[in-house]
Amino acid sequence: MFFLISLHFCRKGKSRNDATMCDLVLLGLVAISLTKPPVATVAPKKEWGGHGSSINLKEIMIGRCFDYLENVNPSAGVKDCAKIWEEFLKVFSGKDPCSIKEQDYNNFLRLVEHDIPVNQSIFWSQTREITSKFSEITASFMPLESTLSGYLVNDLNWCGSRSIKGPNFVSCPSWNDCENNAARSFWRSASKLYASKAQGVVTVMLNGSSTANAFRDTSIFAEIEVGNLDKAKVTLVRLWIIDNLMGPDIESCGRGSVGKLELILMEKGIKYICEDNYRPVQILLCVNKVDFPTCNLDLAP
Ligand code: NFD
Repeated sequence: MFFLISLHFCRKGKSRNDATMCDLVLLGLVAISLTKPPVATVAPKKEWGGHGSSINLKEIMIGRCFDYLENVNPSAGVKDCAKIWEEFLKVFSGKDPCSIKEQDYNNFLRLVEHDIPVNQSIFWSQTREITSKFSEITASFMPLESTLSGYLVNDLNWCGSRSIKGPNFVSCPSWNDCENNAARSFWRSASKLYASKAQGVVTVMLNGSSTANAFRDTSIFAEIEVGNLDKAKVTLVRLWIIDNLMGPDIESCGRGSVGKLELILMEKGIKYICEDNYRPVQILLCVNKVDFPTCNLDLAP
């Protein structure tokens, strides 16, 4: 269009100088149109089955970092949020998203590391929501998701691609697409460090209604966390086996996969106690289900 309008005005030009000027402008336009590659209109290819990296990943993580250090847990100390983001990005930017190893996060984890208060480590498996709510409401626990490493990325998605720098916002391998995906390797690596730092009384919340074993062999809790508990630092493990309010009651202390966990702790020389349906957790589950039989709060004087 612009080209045609220019041509029209050139034709109207009277003097010789005008005409030469126009010729040069037109020549320039033609040259630009020939050298500039066409703008891509096709969306980037979806290589993987999972969602792409979270939109605004960088801004969210840097924002969370400042919030954590300023408001959530100032005792984590002074840290450089911009550097933390750079180290995180380095792990996966420009790389095959199925070749991210646990060790790749070492530098990042070193930058975000801080103390975990004694008696506040809490592990979970298939009880993510209730553990998170219970920790928040009691303010007595610091699960991995409340340490800086977990807080920065909890509920986010991320990966890279060999063909681009930065996060791949189009698609990422899902959890089971490949073993060494960015998210899975992160959680394995962060869980290992988190478990190795546990001190004093350690709490574990497992799902007593799970049909896939409360203590599942391939879970991160079973594969990574239990093995990395340091017997010299852990004085007691409290196991809480919590059934869904409507049941079924599949797993209990001393039996099935929970019994297997108890044996592992015994062999490691770590003391433990086990309680089925620890009442304070059950009461929290009951908050919006007061009519359930299990929720009979027995308020009679
Ligand atoms: P889980 P866990 N497919 O409930 N942690 O013992 C997909 F899509 O079985 C924290 O393995 O317990 N996602 C987080 C999966 C993540 C699949 C991992 C699967 N087949 C580990 N399996 C976190 N905050 O997100 C597992 N996942 C994902 C540490 C899914 O996001 C904690 O310190 C699910 O919610 C905790 O003590 C999550 O992994 C222990 O490891 C947990 O699966 C929990 O790992």
